Amino acid sequence: MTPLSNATLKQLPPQVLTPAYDRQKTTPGIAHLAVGNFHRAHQAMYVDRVLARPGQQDWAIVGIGLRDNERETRRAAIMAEQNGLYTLTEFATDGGHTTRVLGAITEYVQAAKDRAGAIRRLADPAIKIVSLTITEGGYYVDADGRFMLDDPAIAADLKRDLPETAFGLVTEALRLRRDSGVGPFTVLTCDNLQDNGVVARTAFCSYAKARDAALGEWIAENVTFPSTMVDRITPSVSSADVTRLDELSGVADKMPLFAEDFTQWVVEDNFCAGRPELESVGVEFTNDVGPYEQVKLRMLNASHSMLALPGLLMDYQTVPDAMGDTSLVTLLEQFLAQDASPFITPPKGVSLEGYAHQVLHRFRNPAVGDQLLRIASDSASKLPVFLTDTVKGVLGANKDHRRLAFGVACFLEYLRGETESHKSYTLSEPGLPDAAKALALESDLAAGLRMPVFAGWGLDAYPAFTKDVVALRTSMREHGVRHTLKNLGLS
Ligand code: CS2
Repeated sequence: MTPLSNATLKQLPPQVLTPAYDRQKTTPGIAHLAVGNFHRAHQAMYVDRVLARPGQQDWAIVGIGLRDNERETRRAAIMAEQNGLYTLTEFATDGGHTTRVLGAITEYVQAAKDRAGAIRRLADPAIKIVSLTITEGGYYVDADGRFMLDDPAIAADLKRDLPETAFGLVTEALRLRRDSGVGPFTVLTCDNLQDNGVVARTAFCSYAKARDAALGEWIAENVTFPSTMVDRITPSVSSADVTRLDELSGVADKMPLFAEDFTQWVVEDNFCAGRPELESVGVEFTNDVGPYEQVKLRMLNASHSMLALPGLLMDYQTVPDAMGDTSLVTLLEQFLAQDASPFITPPKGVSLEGYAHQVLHRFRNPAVGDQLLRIASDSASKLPVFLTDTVKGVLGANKDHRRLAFGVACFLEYLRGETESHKSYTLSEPGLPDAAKALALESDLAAGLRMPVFAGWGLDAYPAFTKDVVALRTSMREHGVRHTLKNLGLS
């Protein structure tokens, strides 16, 4: 097997596609904060395509890792060893696949090792866009849309000379740019949040104003925060996956990736310092991303959660495994058609029925095998984003709320950390403080609904919903999740 680096690009197996441009002739115009698998399979894939277009060589990416842990250090070491190159294998639901080497990330900086260096890198006049994937919970914006200035992580960062959060690094870089007359860059969020540009603006501007009021004002006036809708299912990669992917491609890549063949990126066209011609490589630009976000978050992401939470409790491991269970499929079909769709205003030309069908088709992709535990992780941050409007719509219209009560009951039971056959799994709920989690574990089975997760749902006005959640949790404990789902009588 051939190792991967600039030097070996021409020796790779012929079926592996390689960058169609000279990487040496590119320079970074984008800095991306938090370089996870999703970024590498989505935005960096689009940028890889655009770098091959005439006149687009100034839009390569400098990756900025934010975390300070072993995984991050390993990532930085592999990035250096492979010159930022990695393979992405895309799988179609019918089994076909393509492997390509992506070359858009030409530089990598581990911010935790050199914060001043990272800030200087962002202040480089060549950087016109700072994009980010810091997760749904990473914006510290509460149910009322306010930035949580007194959250301990933010309060501590505000006091540091050299900050370490995304907000702090960006604020300090913008200070250097203002002071030297370089001007602003665009802050481009690529996280799954409704109105993610507005959320990003609130978070970054609130942080900056708290640090330095005048600088905060300057940022609010000069920096743009376009909204985006991002979509591509990108599972996490186990060591068994690394072996499987490398055997398939013939490339000894230490950090290969895989994803479905579907990909979509819809972006609000509001870039204060210019942007690459991404429309030439399939990115859709629009003045109103809202309807696209609504469809994606409330249908695809919400269905993912509605499948992963019960699926995990029912001892399934992956999305296609869970999709083999007809009662779960019925749950999703009805959730999409009867709960989510009636309250969505889709963009012109988008059929919600067609979209729902496509979502289920994507979930059936056997090669993608996305882990239910990955999708369930951080549900405390995800459920408010994916379900709030649907729950409000269904309850407000006095419609059948069984499926939603079931999903919520599964979330609360999932927090106990074991499946219906008593196998334990490791919870990853960074957005859930211990006190909130304790509510889900109380013997009063309604207490969990008082968690901040549900703060925006107005559940107090709907005692019948609470009563059903309690009854479903009781049934899950007495008879199991599978049995409780069957007894919902959905078909
Ligand atoms: C998933 C997403 O973890 C989740 O919440 O629903 O990661 C999903 O795979 C992506 O948003 C797809 O674009």
